[in-house]
Amino acid sequence: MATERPRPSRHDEIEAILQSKGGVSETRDEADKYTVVGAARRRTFANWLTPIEEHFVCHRNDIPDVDAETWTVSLTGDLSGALSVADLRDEFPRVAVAHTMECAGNGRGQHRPETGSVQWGFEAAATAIWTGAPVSSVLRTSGVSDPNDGWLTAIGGDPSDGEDVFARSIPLSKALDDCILAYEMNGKPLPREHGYPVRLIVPGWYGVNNVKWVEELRVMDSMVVEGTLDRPGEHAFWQQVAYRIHPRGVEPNSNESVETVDTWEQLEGAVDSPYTFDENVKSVIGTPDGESPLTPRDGSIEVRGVAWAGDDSVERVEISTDGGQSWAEADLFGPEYSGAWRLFRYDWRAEPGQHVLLSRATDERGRRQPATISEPDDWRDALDDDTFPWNEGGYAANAYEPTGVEVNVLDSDEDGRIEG
Ligand SMILES: Nc1nc2c(c(=O)[nH]1)N[C@H]1C(S)=C(S)[C@@H](COP(=O)(O)O)O[C@H]1N2
Ligand SMILES: [Mo]
Repeated sequence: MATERPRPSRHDEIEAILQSKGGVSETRDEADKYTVVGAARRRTFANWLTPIEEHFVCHRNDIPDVDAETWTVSLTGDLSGALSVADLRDEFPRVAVAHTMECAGNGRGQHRPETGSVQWGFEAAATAIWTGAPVSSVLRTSGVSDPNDGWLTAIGGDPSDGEDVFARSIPLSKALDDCILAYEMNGKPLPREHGYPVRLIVPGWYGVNNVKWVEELRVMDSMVVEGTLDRPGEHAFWQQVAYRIHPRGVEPNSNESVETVDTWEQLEGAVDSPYTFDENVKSVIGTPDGESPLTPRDGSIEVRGVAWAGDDSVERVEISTDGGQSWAEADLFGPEYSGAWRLFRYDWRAEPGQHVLLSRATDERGRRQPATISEPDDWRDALDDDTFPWNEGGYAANAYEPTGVEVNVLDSDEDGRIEG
């Protein structure tokens, strides 16, 4: 098992990140399980591109000390050889992908009762442009170019204080489609805390799949299960135990493969204890941010934010300005890349007074964000009641009510900030 012992190095690391990134703040993690900082302001979600300094950070172990000159990515299983960072840059096409990274624990802090671990609200989501080599080009050099129901396992070089290895598996179908081995973020060298010198980017999939500090890539017939790696330690904790969605007291069974990697389909019943793979449909209002009173300009206020849906595209975003009693459709605008969020905006004819603003998104398959998180024992029945199933790990939550924002609108002759 991974240990839960508090570590002073955790706090030094968080301090160093806060020093270098002005747009994030620390997040509550009483068990001291993770190094975690999240977007400091709701305004981060009023923009399509997240600056590095506002991009959340989340990882379990200390950041490894890296010498990029000597770092190698070993290619194992059905692959062979090893690549240096220079090889990745020089021998493969240089591409960029947009990726909305969301920690699978984003929204955990909205579960009642609390589930423990990191108490994220909505601040663990961000969109960056990642530059690197296509996984498909790398795998081709070992003759792997067909998914054949295989799996790619990426292993992080972060030192563990327990016995566990940070290994995560994704299906080859996704790996060969749009994943990259990234060495730059938003056009800059990859920062240490984001995976320097090389990380896997899995567009539209929960953060945990995007392994940082990659030191081994392995192709096998199955996802990682206990005993499948050529190294000591616990191999499958991060794939088969942690980051599984299940009710209280359940020990998830280990699988070699699953029928669908769509997280929502798994939740609907396709897989016993769903894996956190592609991100569930979700939205966040970035502005107004509720931090100061507003005065409408020409009678209206622009409500702006972002909405995403993992491998699926966002079909629709609705806005409520009366706490969910009535809804109006927002306009989607701006860049449209698969695996990255869309901007939305809505011109609100605002009346003076207090209002609760909510946004709710629907994906291209008609799946809409539920209103709230359910009671602990509802499990899959929750979905029939427009609620998201409370689960022991607090994963994949996408309810819209807890993410809403309360705003105070002033008469235009009162003093207040001009917005609009
Ligand atoms: N090697 C390694 N990779 C990791 C992790 C980790 O602990 N070790 N944490 C994962 C989790 S849980 C998340 S949410 C993302 C966060 O990526 P970021 O810090 O760049 O935002 O990294 C993922 N990759
Ligand atoms: Mo995460």
